[in-house]
Amino acid sequence: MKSNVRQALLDAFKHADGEYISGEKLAQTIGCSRTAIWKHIEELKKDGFQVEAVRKKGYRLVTPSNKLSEDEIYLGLQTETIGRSVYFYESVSSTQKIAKEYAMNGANHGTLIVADEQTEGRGRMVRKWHSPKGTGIWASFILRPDIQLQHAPQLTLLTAVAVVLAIKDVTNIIPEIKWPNDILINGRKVCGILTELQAEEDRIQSVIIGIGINVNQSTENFSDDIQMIATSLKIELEQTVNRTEIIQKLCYYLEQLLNLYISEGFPPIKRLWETYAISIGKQITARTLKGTFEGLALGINDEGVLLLKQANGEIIEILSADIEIK
Ligand code: BT5
Repeated sequence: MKSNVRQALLDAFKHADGEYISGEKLAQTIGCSRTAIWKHIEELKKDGFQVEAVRKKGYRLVTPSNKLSEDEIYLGLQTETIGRSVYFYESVSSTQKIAKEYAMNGANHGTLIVADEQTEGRGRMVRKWHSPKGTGIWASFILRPDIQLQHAPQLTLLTAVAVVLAIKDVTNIIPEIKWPNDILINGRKVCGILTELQAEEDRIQSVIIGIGINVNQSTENFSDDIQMIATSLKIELEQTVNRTEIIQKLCYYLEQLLNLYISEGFPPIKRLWETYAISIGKQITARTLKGTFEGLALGINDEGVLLLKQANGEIIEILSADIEIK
């Protein structure tokens, strides 16, 4: 995270909405000298922001830069907690690993770690997550919700809804959710979610929600093993999509849904989730650590657990699995 003056300056530009603000007014509002303002504006320019300075009028932020950065994300953020502390890295092994370190050092609820590239991006059960440079959103949120340990999987479902709404807002595409952690467009995976917990006895200390969204990859960017199953927003929309905007919307919906979840519990989240879920009412194969089960996916229960009706009529609960829809 950058200095407070820099953030206050970005806030001021945000409120000015493209209009000029004088150096004096900026200095007054932020509570620092005009020289400090000038210094920070020079730094913003070095980082790719286009700031126009006109005598007697002041400064105006013309266009934000196209790079993924802490400032860019902060500039359009419409949240109170989620993403307010944001740390951007050009390249990391895995944002999950970095987020865990931050969490252990006491990072706030809502802290966001974003990277432009992951060299060891992970899926569930030590699978790989392809995270090439400059193309996707590789992000981990640190959450500290006051909920029981067994309810943590509900957060994966809540996050899936937030991802769907964010993508829908920015691109007008309505993705579908495949229980528990896949977001698909036209049957191909555009996003995966990885929920990891740090708990002591029965108490959650932190939940790290990892989100990988394929944004601007072309088909050739996907490795052979996932070319047939993966897609990106750019492939679907046939145009480049602004990653920052998606991150900001994601923060917004995560915050809204978390507030709803804390005040009213899982039922309203479940209803939203069902609106976008594709696996429900379909014949599926569920591959779990305990074996493979086939049957009709009836829905999820109030815990977020999948209910599967087998051919013999028996209904079983599936906590986590890879699902194949027939
Ligand atoms: C997931 O696992 O879908 C969870 C992915 C979470 C990734 C985020 S990125 C930020 C954070 N940091 C991390 O290190 N991870 C999280 P799973 O359901 O196990 O799916 C993994 C499978 O998806 C792989 O075995 C591949 O078949 C496929 N896959 C890998 N990379 C992909 C990609 N970029 N797009 C689509 N599918 C992919």
